[in-house]
Amino acid sequence: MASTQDIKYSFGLWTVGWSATDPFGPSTRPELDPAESVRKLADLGAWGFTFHDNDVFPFGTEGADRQAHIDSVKKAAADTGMVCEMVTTNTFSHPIFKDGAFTSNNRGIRRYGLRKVLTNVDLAADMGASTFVMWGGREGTEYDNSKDLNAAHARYAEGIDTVAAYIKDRGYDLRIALEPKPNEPRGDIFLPTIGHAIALIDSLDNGDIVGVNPETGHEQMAGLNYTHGLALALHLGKLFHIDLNGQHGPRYDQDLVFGHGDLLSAFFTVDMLENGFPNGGPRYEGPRHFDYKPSRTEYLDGVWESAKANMETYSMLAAKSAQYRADSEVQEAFAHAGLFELGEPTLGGDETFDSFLADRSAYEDFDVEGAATRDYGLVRLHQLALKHLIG
Ligand code: 3MF
Ligand code: MG
Ligand code: MG
Ligand code: MG
Repeated sequence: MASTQDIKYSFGLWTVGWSATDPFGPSTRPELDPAESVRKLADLGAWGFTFHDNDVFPFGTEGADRQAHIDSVKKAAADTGMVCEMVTTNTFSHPIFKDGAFTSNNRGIRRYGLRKVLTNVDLAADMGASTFVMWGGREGTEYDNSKDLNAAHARYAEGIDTVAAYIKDRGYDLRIALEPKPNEPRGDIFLPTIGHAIALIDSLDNGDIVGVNPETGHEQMAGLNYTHGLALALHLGKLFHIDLNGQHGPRYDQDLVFGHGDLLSAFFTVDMLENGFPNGGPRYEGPRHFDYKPSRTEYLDGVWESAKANMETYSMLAAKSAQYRADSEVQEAFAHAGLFELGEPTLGGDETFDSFLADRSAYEDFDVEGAATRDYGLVRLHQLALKHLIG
């Protein structure tokens, strides 16, 4: 179990940098200098940072001007020791991408979008990032007849596969992480959930370096369980990165501070990430990355307070979950509930169909009525978690 001081926290520069423009009103805060944000996050105890190309330089900036913006962030990173662990591309803000980048009906826009992404892959490698996130925010529709939906998925796969092939061709030490989201800003976004994304990844030629970057709120907007989604991605070796934040169920993308939405769910997310599965198994080794928004009510003090709150909440939950796992009553309740029994394969290693079918204890002589009256003690177990969390 890692001590909470060792936890590698990282932030998107667009999180603290959001000046709080929303569909109903203009900014309530000034723009921040991204290099200053890197320094400020370092002061608060963060380990790393991430950014979209256009968080650092405006859309269309080229040459020396672009490099000057990049160098200013690089200098802040060098001065503070902050690690640039992930880079991502903005293929959603400029009006050219209003009908998508990789899935736009317009082939010229698709080629332009792909070039923008490849240029940004070069930048990610230059920054020393290990993950390249792709969130296709405008890849989708409002109207189901606005695209050939089969062709759209084919073009999406083609685009992702091309980026993965490019990474290999250039020998970059980068992996792609697709970020699912069900809706907003499009009425329906393609690859709406972790499961959809992994299914498409499975069809790619270069899918070995493509995984997922699930966001707490995005899964919860779809009414799904974030911790379960992370577990499936871990099980399949596809959990390459995470976006932690807070959300209250299916509604607009709230991007609250981590733990400020569904706190119990956040507890179990942290418990799984920090303490692993009860029977062992794959672990997530990447940074604890926050993708949240300081609420529009806050001014600059509130921006930094909210950044701190993400790390503080995660650390508190990590400490609580360590105590929860170390509690012998919890371990006994795990055993009583059968959690360790679930770690045993259902079939024996040397079992054949014939020996299984001949095993009368598995069926003919199995005490069905007795098994049906088993009490799993799951409510008591959950109450123990609650006692550790708020007791
Ligand atoms: C939108 C998001 C995005 C992605 C980012 C890639 C603007 O809901 O979550 O943030 O996280 O584009 O990391
Ligand atoms: Mg989001
Ligand atoms: Mg969100
Ligand atoms: Mg995100």
